[in-house]
Amino acid sequence: MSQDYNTLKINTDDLDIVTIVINRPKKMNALNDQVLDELEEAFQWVQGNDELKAVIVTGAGDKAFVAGADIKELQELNETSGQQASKKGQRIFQFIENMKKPVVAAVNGYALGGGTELAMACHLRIAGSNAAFGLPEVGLGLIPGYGGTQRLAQIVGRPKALEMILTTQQIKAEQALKLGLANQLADGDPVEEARNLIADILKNGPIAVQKAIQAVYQSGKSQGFEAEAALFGQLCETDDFKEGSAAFLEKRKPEFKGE
Ligand code: CO8
Repeated sequence: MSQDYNTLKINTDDLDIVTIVINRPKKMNALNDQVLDELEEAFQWVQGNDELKAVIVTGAGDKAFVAGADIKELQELNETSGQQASKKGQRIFQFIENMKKPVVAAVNGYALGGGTELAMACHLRIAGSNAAFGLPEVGLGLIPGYGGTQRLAQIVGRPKALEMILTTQQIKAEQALKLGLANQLADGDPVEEARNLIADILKNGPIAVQKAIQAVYQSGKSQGFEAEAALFGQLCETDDFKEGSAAFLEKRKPEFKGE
């Protein structure tokens, strides 16, 4: 535990997986300014702490992951402060996407507006049976502003992204899986499924996992192939690679040290 938060609950399990719970259940875990500040602080803490291995993000209660940005706060914005607020959210969500450790969203209910945007900034998404994704912003006279117009198009393709944004339709768990918006469905608790998924990932070489995330996020960019080759080269010099390849040839399980 790093410190006390007002809008987050944080716990770390025996695998050093940190669960960040957005904790405003009476307001459907809507992202107000304080939640965003505390999220930024919490992710910085995880990034800077070598013992911590991965993050699960979820919402408190059984109705919502996050029902969007706090509409009451949005009402106060003008052009300048609106642009600043959008840039602030984009910066924090970019930080999440750039995390060197796997980040998994456990979507346990409504993930609307900024909630879908937050889930999309995570590397992987597990949808609970009651998950509902959607970008209702145009219904409020807005557009997604935390990177959602960009990430949704990258994940589901531009035509489907446009359809979802323009119609504000909600996407339930099964459909989210078909679209690739959810990586997996959880039969039970999505946090538990996320933990199982991360436990599998953490069996692999930690530096390789980190570089794989980095490389995949270069896809679609002109320098993507170059980045892949550079990251590949860096991995060839790690003790983890020596251990992983030796373990294979010696028919044993590797013991990675993250070095
Ligand atoms: N913001 C503020 N308060 C909210 C929000 C929200 N996004 N969502 C729910 N609440 C509050 C309600 O006002 C209500 O408060 P109170 O009890 O004081 O009246 C409480 O949470 C419970 O909500 P409901 O009574 O509405 O609960 P229901 O179970 O009937 O419905 C829903 C649940 C379907 C999730 C419904 O609350 C809803 O539609 N919420 C709004 C969803 C939405 O439109 N989200 C998009 C917001 S805009 C956005 O995310 C923009 C992101 C980019 C911003 C970039 C620049 C800053």
